[in-house]
Amino acid sequence: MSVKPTVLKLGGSVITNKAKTLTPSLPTIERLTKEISRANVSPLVLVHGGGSFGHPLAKRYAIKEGYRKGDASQVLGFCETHQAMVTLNKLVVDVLIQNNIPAVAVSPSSCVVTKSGRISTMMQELLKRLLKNGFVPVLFGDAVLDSDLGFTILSGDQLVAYLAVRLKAARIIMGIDVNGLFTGDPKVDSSEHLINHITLEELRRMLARIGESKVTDVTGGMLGKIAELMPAVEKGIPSLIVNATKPNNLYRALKGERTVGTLIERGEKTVVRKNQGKKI
Ligand code: IP8
Repeated sequence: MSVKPTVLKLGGSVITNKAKTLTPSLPTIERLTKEISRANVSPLVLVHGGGSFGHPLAKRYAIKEGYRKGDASQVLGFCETHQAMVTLNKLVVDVLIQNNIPAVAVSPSSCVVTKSGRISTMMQELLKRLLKNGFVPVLFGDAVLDSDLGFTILSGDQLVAYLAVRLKAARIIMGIDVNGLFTGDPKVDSSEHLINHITLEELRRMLARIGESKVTDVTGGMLGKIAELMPAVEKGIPSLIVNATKPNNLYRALKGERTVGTLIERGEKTVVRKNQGKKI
């Protein structure tokens, strides 16, 4: 694979109706697929979130917290959570194929093991081969086996950053349901505004101020998203957060055109002189 891939996440809040359990947003999936098709970016890896498919079930059976010995209902809950994600994934992949995108479903529960919630092993060879042959692998946040916890929930966000680093991606694009990262909550203080560009160092200083999503999201909302992206940004992979609920934003982002959103880049490292603590 000579050209570096783009890793694109379609947020669960974008492709499902988060207020209604097991309800997809089919018109949005179709619109986004058309934008992806028009942008014609290759190689491309797609990851989608759980939205109203994975999250309510994961929460009901406390899958993220791990296996409670002897709790057979939780074991079935693992299966139900995974199966809900497979159902959503099938909807997404079907629409992609209908739009001539050579999408292949790759189920994380079949190729990833985590350790205390972090990816410890993943069969990457398969993904590399798929990309080399022009396919678009479509992964998703999933219920996965965990060597410490028995099982857990792997977020699509963790997967995105992991894949971007391992596949030496050119960039990450996160299509979510807000415009990006704000200096604060504009609903509380109207002077708070969207951050168009932020470096890692600026981000670290800001992190404490980012609130967690209020809706059911077992993997941490915006705070979790940003924290997951940071290791990839540290490796020099720029990450762009865009509002994929608004038509053409994703298309523009994929084409590298200017769009409303937040670009997180490594930026220049600030050198701190020893014993003085002064920035130079
Ligand atoms: O929506 C979580 O993935 P995310 C998926 O990317 C499940 O956080 C199964 C809850």
